[in-house]
Amino acid sequence: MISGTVTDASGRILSGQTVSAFWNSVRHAKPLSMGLNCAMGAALMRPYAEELAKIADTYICVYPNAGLPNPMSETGFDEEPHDTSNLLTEFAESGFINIAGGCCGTTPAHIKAVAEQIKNISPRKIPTQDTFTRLAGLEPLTIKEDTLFINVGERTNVTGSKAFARLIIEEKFEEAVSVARQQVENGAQVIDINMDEGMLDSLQAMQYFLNLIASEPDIARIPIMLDSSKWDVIEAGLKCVQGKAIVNSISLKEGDELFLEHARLCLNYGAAVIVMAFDEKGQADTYERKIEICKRAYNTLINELDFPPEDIIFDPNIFAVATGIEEHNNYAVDFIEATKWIKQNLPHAKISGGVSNVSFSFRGNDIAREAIHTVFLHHAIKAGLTMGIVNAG
Ligand code: THG
Repeated sequence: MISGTVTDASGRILSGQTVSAFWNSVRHAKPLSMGLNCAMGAALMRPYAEELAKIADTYICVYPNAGLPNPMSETGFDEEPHDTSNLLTEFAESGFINIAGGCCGTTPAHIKAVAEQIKNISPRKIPTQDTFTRLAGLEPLTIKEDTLFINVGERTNVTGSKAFARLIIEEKFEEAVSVARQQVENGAQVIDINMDEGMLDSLQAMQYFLNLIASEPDIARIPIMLDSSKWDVIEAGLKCVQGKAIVNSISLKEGDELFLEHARLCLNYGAAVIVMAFDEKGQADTYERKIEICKRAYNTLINELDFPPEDIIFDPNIFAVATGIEEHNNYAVDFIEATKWIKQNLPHAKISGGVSNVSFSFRGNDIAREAIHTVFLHHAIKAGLTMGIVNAG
């Protein structure tokens, strides 16, 4: 049983999450019940109980205080047993709750009044939910079928930005945090964080940076994408993030066993995953290889782990075009075609890619790169690309 406490009229739990973000972050634990307790009493809890009751596909348990704490009253709380039971009866009649009780200030007489008054009311029916991808920072991010393209900020990546790498290596953390903030201000709805740099203790840097941004509400409101080629860095990151994050990435590179082990941990931590089109033979570069690997990964995750398909995000590899090597010229088209195939053939799976990769041959020529990204995104989004790691600005 999981219960949260909305401590003031902000509608958030103490660690800053809205109740929807909180539910998205703990749902993977498949709790017997989700709910609210303590806090400001039932009357002020009502909108949050209603919000949870709509979205949580499990039982709802509410056990409020006997009203707002009142230090001037003899018992510390103002509600009499019939006050609390009237309020909870209204919750029950509104279909908000399956389980009721009392927290601070309630007495055996309160519980007795509640039990007697609600015993004949039918319990709430658990609502069925659409299969949407439901991520969270301090606030929820829901990806539906008709949700517009999602920008994942790429600049908080030591391998993708010389400026960010310099700030982290020189331990100028305040400025490094401002890079994350700029990504959000520029429209990033998720930020990708990568600390894979030879001169860094990347595990420690990941932990330190995540803990810093966790206390910046304007950044922490969006979900985090944990980007590392080292599993221990990703797992350390998963232990820091409050919300429902995206792991970037897992793959079949070293076979089924390690792939499933990592996927199982993602399930336990409650994270969505980026699955790279990569297997024992290498990275998929053609359309056929991309769809072959994505199909195998999808079936493996669903059949072996019952992995929620809406939490699988495929990355069919965006490689650089116009490198001078003939075989590279169709890379962008192959990505777009694979995107279309995944969208049509792997139900509820999402698609992502590192967009700036495509224009690597034009490094230093930002005008050309931006033009290429624009055309690429125009076609890729039409084909079904859900999100992209981009320079949000
Ligand atoms: N798929 C997944 N994750 C990824 C990638 C991917 N993570 C990393 C990368 N690819 C996506 N991120 C970037 C970030 C920056 C750039 C490219 C991809 C980039 N940077 C400029 C450059 O190198 O020229 C910046 C130069 C600078 O400012 O220092 O192009 O494909 N799942």
